[in-house]
Amino acid sequence: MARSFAQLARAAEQGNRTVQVPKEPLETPPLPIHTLGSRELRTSARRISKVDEGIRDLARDMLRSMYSAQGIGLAAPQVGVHKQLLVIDLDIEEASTPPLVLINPEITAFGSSLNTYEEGCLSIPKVYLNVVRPSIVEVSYRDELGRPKRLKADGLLARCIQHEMDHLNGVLFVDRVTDELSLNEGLKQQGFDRRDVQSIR
Ligand code: K2U
Ligand code: ZN
Repeated sequence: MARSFAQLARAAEQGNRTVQVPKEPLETPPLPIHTLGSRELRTSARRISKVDEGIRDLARDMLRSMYSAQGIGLAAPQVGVHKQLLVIDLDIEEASTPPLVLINPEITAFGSSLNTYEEGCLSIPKVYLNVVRPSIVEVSYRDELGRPKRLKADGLLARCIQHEMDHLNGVLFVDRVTDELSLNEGLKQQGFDRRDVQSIR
C-alpha cells in the first residue's frame, strides 16, 4: 500500500530510518556469506544493546547480500557479525514489500504440531534436506527502530524464523537432519565435510 504524502514527507524529514533497499542482485554484495566449515557459523551472537544507525546500516548491507544470493532470510553470523540480528523477506519478487528486521529475537512459544520442510541455507549452497520443526512460533523482538514487537508466525515465515534463530546460536539446519544417509549423500555431492555437522541432541 503506497504511503501518503504526509508519511513520505515525515520519513524524508526523519531521514531514511527504514532499511528498505532495492531487491536486485549486486555484482559485489557488500558482505560475503561464510560457508559450512567456517568457525564464524559456530559462534553465538551477542545481544544488541542499542538500536542505532550503525545497526540499521548493517541490516541494509545484510539485505543487499541476501537479495544478491536469492535468499529469503539471513542472520548476522552468516556474514561474520556476532550480533543478534536477522533479516527476512519472503516476498523478494515484490519491490514494495518491506523486509522484516528482528533484533534480539526470542521465541516465546512453540506450536504443538510439527511439520517437515526441505530446507536450504545460503551458507551450505545446493544442499537441500528435510528438517522437522514446530509449524507455529511466537517471537518477541525489537524492530529496526528499537520498538518492542511480538509476532505469531506459521508456514514459511515460522520455518524461516526458526532457521535464522538457529544461526544466532551457531546451529545449522544440517545439525537437525535425522536421515543420516541423505545427509552424508547431500554433503558429499557438494564437497562438504560431514565432520562440520554438529550433533545437537
Ligand atoms: O541461509 C539462510 O539462512 C537463508 C535460508 C532461509 C530459509 C531456509 C529454510 C527455509 C526457509 C528459509 C534460505 O537459503 S533462503 C533460500 C530459500 C528460498 C525460498 C524458500 C526457501 C529457501
Ligand atoms: Zn541458513
